[in-house]
Amino acid sequence: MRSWPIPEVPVLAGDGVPLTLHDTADDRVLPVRVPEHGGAGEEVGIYVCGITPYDSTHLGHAATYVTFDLVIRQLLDNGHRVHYVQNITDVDDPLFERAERDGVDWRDLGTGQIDLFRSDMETLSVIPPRDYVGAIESVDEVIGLVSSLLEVGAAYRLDADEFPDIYVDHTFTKQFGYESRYDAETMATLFAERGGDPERPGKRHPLDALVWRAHRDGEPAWESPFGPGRPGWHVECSAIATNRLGPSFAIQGGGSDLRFPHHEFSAAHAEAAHDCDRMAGHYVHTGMIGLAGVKMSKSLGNLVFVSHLTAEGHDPAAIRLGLYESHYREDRDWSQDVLARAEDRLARWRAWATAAQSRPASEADQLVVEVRTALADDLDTHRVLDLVDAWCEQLAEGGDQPTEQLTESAGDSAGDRFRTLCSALLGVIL
Ligand code: 5CA
Ligand code: ZN
Repeated sequence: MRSWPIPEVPVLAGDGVPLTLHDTADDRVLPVRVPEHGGAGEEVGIYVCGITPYDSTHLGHAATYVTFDLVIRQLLDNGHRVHYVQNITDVDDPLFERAERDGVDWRDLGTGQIDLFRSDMETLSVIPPRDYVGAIESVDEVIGLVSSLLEVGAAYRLDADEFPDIYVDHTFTKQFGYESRYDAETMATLFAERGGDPERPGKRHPLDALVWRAHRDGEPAWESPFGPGRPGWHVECSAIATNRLGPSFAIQGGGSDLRFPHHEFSAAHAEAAHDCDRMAGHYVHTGMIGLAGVKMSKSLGNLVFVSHLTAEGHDPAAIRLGLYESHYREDRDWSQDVLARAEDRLARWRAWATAAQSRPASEADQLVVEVRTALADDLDTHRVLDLVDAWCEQLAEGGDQPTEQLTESAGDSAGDRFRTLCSALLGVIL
């Protein structure tokens, strides 16, 4: 699938600070595990779960993708090459339901929504995935993975039912549950709430997850060695991720609503088929963006759209700064006030970038180190905003006389360095 254009990511002089991130499985902030041989130049694999394109993408989605964009920007600043993969769940029940309600073809619905998502991502200067892969285009990959799961004995076919769906026995991998760290009761509740089918007759365990859904009337189907049907959800992400990044890679990401069952099963399927202990080094989850305390969600319709904000004249850089006010792992509200504060801050930063044109680059050195350090500490964007605000104030106190140093290296001022910092590490264009 076509991705979207790559924004300009300037190189910031000096050394990056190695990135640490919170890992849900270990419930700790840990250094990102770079490949075996380590060091600069090695590729770091990152998979972020993509959208289900049945309704317009909203600011909640945008916040999640902006967070992983920050992760990628810090990895690039650390000198790594990044292999970024993202899926699109373009075959799923919500698409069929919405398409039927609106009298449109589910494929056309998906295509239109994917276009809107691309344009929102481009507007926000989000670095695109190298591989942007739809579920439809990866059906063969899912068939391959389901075949492996059947071969190793992790998957089984239901025979007590008119539909011979294929499920995976969740007890096959002994480590099942390590990713979310939920107890059995919480897993059972979330499984039922988030698309699972604990009551389905014929399953070995209520918690077993569907990997291949046999054809039903009115649903799309693909031929497979186990009969016509379509992929389950979790297995889609396992197949797309591991076929491009290998069975084990650095980061699996998404919103906190994917912690269970989606990421637990995606990992378990990959680990069962590839006989490995752990699919991702880090499982990183973003908090939910809400409006007036209620999670923004397509099903509730309490949405703010990036495209509406920009059509009203709001600057994408201000949207980013608004999202940076709170930590990415917190559930947090979006509001007019957040946006107004961000716009005010953006105006101040821009004014100071201009004022700092007459100051030597060295006057931004300490800021660069401190911002790098704050971002490397599990993306502490709130601290970054404080640091930059304080720097601007200090600059105001110091007057604006040009110095000798600036005359020596014309064109490389504290203002330039500040702009490069904001663009490279924060995706904020001043
Ligand atoms: N296609 C699946 C993942 S394979 C999916 O969850 N699609 S989605 O369109 O529902 O969500 C896309 C991403 O946005 C997910 O990572 C989800 O966790 C995140 N997300 C959804 N709502 C919010 C919200 N209100 N705030 C922050 N992130 C959100
Ligand atoms: Zn996913």
